[in-house]
Amino acid sequence: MARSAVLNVMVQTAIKAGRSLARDFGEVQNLQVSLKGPGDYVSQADHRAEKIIHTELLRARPDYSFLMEEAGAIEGTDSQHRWIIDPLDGTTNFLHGIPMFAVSIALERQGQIVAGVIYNPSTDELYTAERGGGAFLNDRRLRVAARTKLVDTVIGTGVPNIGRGHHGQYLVELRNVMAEVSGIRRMGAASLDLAFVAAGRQDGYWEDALQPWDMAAGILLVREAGGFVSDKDGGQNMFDTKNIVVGNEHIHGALLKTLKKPV
Ligand code: 2AM
Ligand code: CA
Repeated sequence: MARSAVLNVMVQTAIKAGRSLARDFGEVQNLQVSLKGPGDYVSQADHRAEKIIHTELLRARPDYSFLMEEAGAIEGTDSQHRWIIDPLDGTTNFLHGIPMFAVSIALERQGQIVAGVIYNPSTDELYTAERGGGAFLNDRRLRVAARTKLVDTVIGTGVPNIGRGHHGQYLVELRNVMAEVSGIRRMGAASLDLAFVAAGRQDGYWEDALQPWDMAAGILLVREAGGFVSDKDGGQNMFDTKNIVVGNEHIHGALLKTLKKPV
């Protein structure tokens, strides 16, 4: 697998930020038992990782624009290229000492995602994809699972929480899906949910109330692994609608239908 120069930069950057997160995660685990808790520390870890990513990518491509979870949008002189970055996806997991979090970096060219990297430092799993070049887990080529019937599938999702998402609507969706599948999983890190679909570990996934940086790299991974990606209306406006549904052609279609079944 030959990686392009820009993908190499993204990989090196994600690993560097991931190492920083992994060091901080050790301390977070210690802080669980302290009265103050690890809250402030986690926010510092998040910012440290984002700083590393910003510095590295700015050095490699000084003109590109940025969209980052913490710093927001930074316009470069090159508005055709934009990095979309989540320095710490799965923040709640990280905060609670659950080793399921990742760095997610995507590159958009003229509004199209052309490269994506997701790195989970706890498992040392590196997911990469380039448009037209396939999706990989470390050096292994990825393919979405081939199951065609919902009854055989494990489906990932994200459950809304206090202050986030549409709780009533979600309960309808969950009721519809759980009645038809062999298992539901809730991982707490959208980037890894999408990577798991690309890797064929879960057959599909849906979630609402997501931000572009939660999804950008994962969208490309799923597509390059042969999967289908859309919002709940079947359109390609995931960044605007903030929701996403993925799976192979059959499971994606079945999920879209099942999610919308009337009560
Ligand atoms: P985060 O960990 O970077 O916040 C969990 O269901 C998924 O939703 C995670 O990928 C999480 O990303 C994302 N998410 C987006 N907005 C969120 C919010 N306000 N609160 C919790 N999770 C959020
Ligand atoms: Ca996120």
